[in-house]
Amino acid sequence: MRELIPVVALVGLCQAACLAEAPTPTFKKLTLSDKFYAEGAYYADFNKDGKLDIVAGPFWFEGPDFQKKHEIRSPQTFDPKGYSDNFLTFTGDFNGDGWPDVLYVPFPGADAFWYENPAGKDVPWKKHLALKNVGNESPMWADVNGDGRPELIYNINGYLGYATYDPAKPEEPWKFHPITPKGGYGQFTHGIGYGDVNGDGRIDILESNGWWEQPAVLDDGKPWAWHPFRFAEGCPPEKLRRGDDGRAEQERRT
Ligand SMILES: [Ca+2]
Ligand SMILES: [Ca+2]
Ligand SMILES: [Ca+2]
Ligand SMILES: [Ca+2]
Repeated sequence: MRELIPVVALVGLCQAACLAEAPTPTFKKLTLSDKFYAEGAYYADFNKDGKLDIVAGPFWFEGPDFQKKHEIRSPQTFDPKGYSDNFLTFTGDFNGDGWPDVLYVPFPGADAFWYENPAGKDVPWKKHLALKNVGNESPMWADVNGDGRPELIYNINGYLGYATYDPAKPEEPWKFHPITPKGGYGQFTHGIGYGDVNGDGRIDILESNGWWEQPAVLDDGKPWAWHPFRFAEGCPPEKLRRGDDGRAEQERRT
């Protein structure tokens, strides 16, 4: 115990010093394109050179300066006063070959496809069906089941849930796992949140008026426990982040 006190004090001093010297972040604006291809963008190291790259619409842009672009799928521009066919974009290694691939989340209710990284070759990427009829305006991307791979959180056929992919079966569509009874979830439902609300280490899923508690053992098709809570007045929570105390805190899109 006599040795513990100085160590704790040292940690406290370090935390205070680090906070005092934390630099103010600065930002530089880079314009990738002056055309409207997509609402969604994301990142990964697509050429495995150790530098993160950006995917935005049909192209990926090489980091760290993002000046050189490569085509993933045929470019199609849209009217900026309307919508594109690509609301969100996410990345992951969906076929397990070590090269990050791209999931295009479509206009709400349409089919979602993933594109296979051609392992460093500068050729169009192979298109695969991921999921049919992806409902919700803002599907989310998180490791819901804790297996180390992300899942897409969205709704379909009146159920809210998440979809998993199997890298060993890349030609097969992804699998949807409902977490709710059948409800009023539709093509344009707004707002999904996720985070560990009760601090048990398992991701829970939120709506504006309550949250679904992930059980200790996942029983596919069995609804999670529902906890009513009015998180917001007319503006659903987008997601949670882990606070300093390890518990989830609410973040909102403004
Ligand atoms: Ca790179
Ligand atoms: Ca891959
Ligand atoms: Ca997972
Ligand atoms: Ca939890």
